[in-house]
Amino acid sequence: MNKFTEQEAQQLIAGKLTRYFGVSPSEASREQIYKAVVMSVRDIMLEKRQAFHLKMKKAKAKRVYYLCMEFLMGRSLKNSVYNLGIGKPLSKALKSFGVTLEDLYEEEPDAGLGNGGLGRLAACFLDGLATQNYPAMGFSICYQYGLFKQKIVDGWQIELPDVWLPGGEAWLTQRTDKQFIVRFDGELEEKWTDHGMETVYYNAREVEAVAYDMMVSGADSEAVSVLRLWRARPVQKFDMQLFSQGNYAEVMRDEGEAELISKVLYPSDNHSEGKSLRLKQQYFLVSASLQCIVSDHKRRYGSLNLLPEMAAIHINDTHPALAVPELMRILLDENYYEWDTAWNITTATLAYTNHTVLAEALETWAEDLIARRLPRIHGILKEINRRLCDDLWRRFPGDWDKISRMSILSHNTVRMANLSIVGSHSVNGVSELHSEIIKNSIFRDFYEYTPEKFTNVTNGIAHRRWLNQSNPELCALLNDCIGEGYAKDASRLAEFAKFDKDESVLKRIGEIKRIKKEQFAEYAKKKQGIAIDPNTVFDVQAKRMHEYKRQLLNALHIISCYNALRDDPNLDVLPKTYIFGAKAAAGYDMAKQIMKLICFLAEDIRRNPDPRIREKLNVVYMENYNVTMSEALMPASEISEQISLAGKEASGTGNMKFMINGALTIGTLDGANVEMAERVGTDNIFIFGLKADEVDEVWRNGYNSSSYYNQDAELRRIIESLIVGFNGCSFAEIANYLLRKSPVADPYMCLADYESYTRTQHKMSELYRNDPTDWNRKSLRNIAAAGYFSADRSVRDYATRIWGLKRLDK
Ligand code: 26Q
Repeated sequence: MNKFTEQEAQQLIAGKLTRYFGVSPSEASREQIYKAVVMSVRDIMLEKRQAFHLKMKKAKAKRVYYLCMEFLMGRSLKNSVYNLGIGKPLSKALKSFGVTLEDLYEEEPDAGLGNGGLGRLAACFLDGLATQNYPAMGFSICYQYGLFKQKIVDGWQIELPDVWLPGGEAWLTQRTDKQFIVRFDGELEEKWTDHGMETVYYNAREVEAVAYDMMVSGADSEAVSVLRLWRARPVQKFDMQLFSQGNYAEVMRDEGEAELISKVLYPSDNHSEGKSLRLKQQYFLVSASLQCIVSDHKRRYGSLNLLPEMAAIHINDTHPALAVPELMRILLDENYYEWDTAWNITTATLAYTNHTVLAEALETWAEDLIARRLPRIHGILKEINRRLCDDLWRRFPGDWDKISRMSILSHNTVRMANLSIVGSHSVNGVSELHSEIIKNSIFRDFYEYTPEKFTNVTNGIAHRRWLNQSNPELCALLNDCIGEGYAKDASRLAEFAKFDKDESVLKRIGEIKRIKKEQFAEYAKKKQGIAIDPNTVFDVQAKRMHEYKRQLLNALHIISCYNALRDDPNLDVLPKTYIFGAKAAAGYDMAKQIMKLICFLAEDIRRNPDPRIREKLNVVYMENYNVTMSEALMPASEISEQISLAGKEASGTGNMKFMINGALTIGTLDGANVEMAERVGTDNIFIFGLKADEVDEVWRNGYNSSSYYNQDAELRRIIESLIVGFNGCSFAEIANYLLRKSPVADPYMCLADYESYTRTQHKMSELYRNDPTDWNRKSLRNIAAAGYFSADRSVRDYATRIWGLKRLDK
């Protein structure tokens, strides 16, 4: 049963209500109906998955296993209903129960098992893979608490625990048949056995990994991707000896320690901290997943000789890089392969994607920590490193500096990127620019060593989620103009470009944007009690709060607009609402300061006694930005802020979500913005600022903020305003930060790009006021050019260039 009729849906749901809650549909609460519906949808997916699984087995199809510490899934019900094509019968069935499908969607908590871009990309890939019938599984951790809930009190971020499981559990199927033991600590001994010299590992602390599966159905396809989430629990054998000796506390402590591993997601984004618990999480994910993959493979094929032919295992950023030594451990210790054979199997199976060039995000671990927590893995790492250095010595004799830079172990640190590159057959960046940068800078030595490993796959988004499901109004127009084919083949959005002279289509684009703005204004009112005027232009920056993303640059421009209006409240300017949505890592002070500035600036404007100012300038900081909010926000946005310092944003994916909903981008030539500009044409995107190579040059010659300050009266006035402050609070510290000199100068050079940014902002305002039809035309061209940035295309690129994966329908 892949689908159901209205009557079947009714029966199915009523059955669940009786069996699980002992209520009839008329007695059931909304929450109970929600759960009954989820169970019914899950049943359909389980059956669909089973059928696909059978097909996979028969075809002996190669599979991809995507290892990632984060999967930012958001809500599942709407997506599943859309992808399974069961919206109509389900809506009708629910009518008789007195609820709407929309009501039920609101019952679902976001599965926020990720920080931002990297985690959301993983979630988008599961959708793209299933829709195109690729055999795929994701592996991650079943965090009891996902990314914190954000409250903002007096401009300051407060982090609250994200309790998602009571409502989110309904999507998880516990797999009691999939349990593995993961070992930490303990000691090693070398012993002679029947297999020769063997390493015996004893006195280890054991933790059990239990699988919980979440399914992602493809859209109008046969496949279902499975996301397997591991939960940690103490091994069932209770230490009776300790217990009977009265050491209750010790017994209980061991139990708690095991569960701690899957307790909470680390909330830092693009920043690595060497915490022991994080290391345990990473190894826990890697070990459980590889044991699972290997045991499945052996059940099917007997030995591991064919692993690279049948399995592609992806290391998503360096977080699961311990997959390299762990796969080696399984091959050597548990399957008695010789080192060279084991190494060939490992490197042919693994592939690695880099997601950032920021130095603080490049993962390293203290070697003694790894030696203590993972003694066997440490032994294998030393051997990998020894052989690597031997080979490097042969290739680059005498070049000690190079060899030392490329080694995996050095000065009590383990370099996870070096490990990932050496242990994989493929290394890629996530946009063309980023892939070039890694070859020329951070991984240059490795590019010279093994150039054939390096490639690019530009990121993409689940366009069905951000276009079809979030913006049905725009889809109605698209369907009228080009039919519905773009849902499964996003490249067909290009056909929309033909309508760029059709006045009635351009007009409808404007009307649809207006409707989405009204809907978002209502959402903001309901969520946060904030008034937003849909007659103003919505200029949006929604992404993690980070210095390199330069929310501060945006704030500087707003301050300048505010100053102009304070000077002359009658100024004839385009009325705008600047909307921000961003969480900051809990310990990231500068990010929190910038957040506070924006909130205080917003409040200052709101409290300005002059309504002429308030009507023309509004700043809104949306609390707790998450996937669900972004689904409401993207379609309502007119201006998309993608203003990172060129060279720092690996790709960006929010940029693509705005674009496909017809927002016009103001952005630097960074990450995927470069490819967006190439595709949409430079007339239809607003590019400003230094280019990546210019950034390097300015920085090399010594970035001097005061030269910009001295030349620009407007900038001086902004800095002055920061010092005077907003809403009774001075932001002199930020003023200082912007003006600091080398060697502590602002690494993201806000002032260097300010003039160009503000000029471009004005250019956009002029266009919006003087030629709204042309604005809509540019909007149309953005929608038409966004097809390339679908996750469907992205995973196809991975499948052909990296994984050697075939669609099961071909
Ligand atoms: C590492 C070690 C310890 C604790 C945390 C971390 C950690 C966690 C998350 C390090 C980095 C991240 C996330 C990085 C990330 O989201 N990168 C983004 O990836 C997107 C998808 O490729 C890109 O579009 C963005 O440009 C990139 O910033």
